[in-house]
Amino acid sequence: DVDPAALRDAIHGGALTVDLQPFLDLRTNRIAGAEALARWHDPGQGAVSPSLFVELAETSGLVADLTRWSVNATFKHIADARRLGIALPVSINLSAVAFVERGLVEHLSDALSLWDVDPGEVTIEVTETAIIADLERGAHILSRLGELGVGIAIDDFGVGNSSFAYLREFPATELKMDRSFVTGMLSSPRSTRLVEAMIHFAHHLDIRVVAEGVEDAATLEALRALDCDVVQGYLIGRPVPAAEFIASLAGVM
Ligand code: G
Ligand code: G
Ligand code: NA
Ligand code: MN
Repeated sequence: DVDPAALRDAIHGGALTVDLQPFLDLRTNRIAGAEALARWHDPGQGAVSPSLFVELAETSGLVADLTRWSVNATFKHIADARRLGIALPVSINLSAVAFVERGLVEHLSDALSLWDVDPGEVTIEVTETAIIADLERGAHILSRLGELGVGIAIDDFGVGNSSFAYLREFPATELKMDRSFVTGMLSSPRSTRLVEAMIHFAHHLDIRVVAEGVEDAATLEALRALDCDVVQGYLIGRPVPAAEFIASLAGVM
């Protein structure tokens, strides 16, 4: 069983790692960066699911610790990549609780300086649910993140309690179309048109679109034809340990 004490030890004792999963830019046909995904390998339990330990962190006061760990570990990988001459834009996930955590923006700002990371190479992924949970605070944090110069992606777009209204106020730079729209988008004309409409809608607001969960070439080509900007999914690459990811980039770039 995993408990808060075990999670605290994992965070501070080096049992967490970062996997990176590539983004393919459909305009350049090149890998344009990666999403950082935290992993916990417990000696007794094996791999602990991220949704499980993120929730555990949220309910046991360890969210700030987890966020700090994720940001620092990811920035360290960016610094490693830079030493190999590789620019590595990354997206980092923040849970709903992490998003409104006091000190988040300051910590992010400090970590950017510490690791000498260009804010333009960092995107924060946050779900609609997280923003809506506390609309006023959500808007405030988003605007401060915008001032910091990091990108803001709305993760799992389209499956939460979406409201078009908040897109008027919030400076999102990227919309991640939820996997559920992408998987099976070719199964009916209506599914395809829904994806097309979401892409047009985002582009009208100068927001770029990332399609999640692309698993086959036909879907990728359909997304390209519909003017989608970026794709992510098992077809492009599964999440792999960061060092392995960077080594593979060193081979192709
Ligand atoms: O590949 P996968 O099973 O890792 O991801 C499961 C979920 O865990 C995703 O929804 C992802 O957003 C979330 N997740 C992965 N790493 C982190 C992290 O460092 N912090 C937070 N808050 N969520 C994460
Ligand atoms: O909630 P978020 O979108 O951050 O979740 C990322 C999760 O999606 C991770 O668990 C990752 O492993 C998973 N994932 C990434 N690409 C694919 C894919 O092509 N198919 C499926 N089924 N899952 C994917
Ligand atoms: Na994500
Ligand atoms: Mn998502």
